[in-house]
Amino acid sequence: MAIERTLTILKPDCVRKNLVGEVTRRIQKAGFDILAMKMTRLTPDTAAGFYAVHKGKPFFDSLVEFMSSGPCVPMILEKENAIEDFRKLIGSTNPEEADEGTIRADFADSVGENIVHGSDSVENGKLEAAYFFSEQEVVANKS
Ligand code: ABT
Ligand code: MG
Repeated sequence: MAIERTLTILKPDCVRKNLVGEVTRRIQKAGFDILAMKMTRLTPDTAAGFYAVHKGKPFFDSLVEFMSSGPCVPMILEKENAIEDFRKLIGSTNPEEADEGTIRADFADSVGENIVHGSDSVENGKLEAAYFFSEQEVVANKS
C-alpha cells in the first residue's frame, strides 16, 4: 500500500465541544503523522469555495453557515492508505449510520454537524491541503 496524505478539518462543532485534544489523540493513536496543523476561521466565502462541489444542493447554505460559524482546525495527515483508513476512523457522514467506535458515532450530532472532515481521494486531498497550507508550512514541519 502507498503512503498517502489526507486533509482533515476538525470542524467548528469539534472545537466548541472541546474535543480537539480527544479527536487528535485518536488520529495519532491510529498511526497518522501530522504534517501541518493550524486553528483558523473560514469566512462564508472560503467555506463556500471549499465545498464548491455541493453548490446548489439543498444543504449548501446551512453547510457554509456552519463551517464559518467558529474556528476550525485543519491538518494534513500522512500514513499508508491514509484516504481510506481515515474515512474508516471517522465513520459515515451520518453519525447514526457510523460504525460503533468511530469518531462521528461517538461525538457527532447530525449529518450537518459531524465533527470532522476527511478527503475522499488523493487528488482532492492535494487540492484541499493547498486550500489551507502553503508548501512552506508543510515542508518546515517534516521531522
Ligand atoms: P465531509 O468530510 O465534510 O466532506 O463529509 P462527507 O464527505 O462525509 O460527506 P459529504 B457528502 O461530502 O458532505 C459534505 C458536507 O455536507 C453535509 N451534508 C451532506 C448535509 O448537511 N446534508 C446532507 O444531506 C449531505 C449529503 C455534511 C458534510 N459536512 N459538514 N459539515
Ligand atoms: Mg466529502
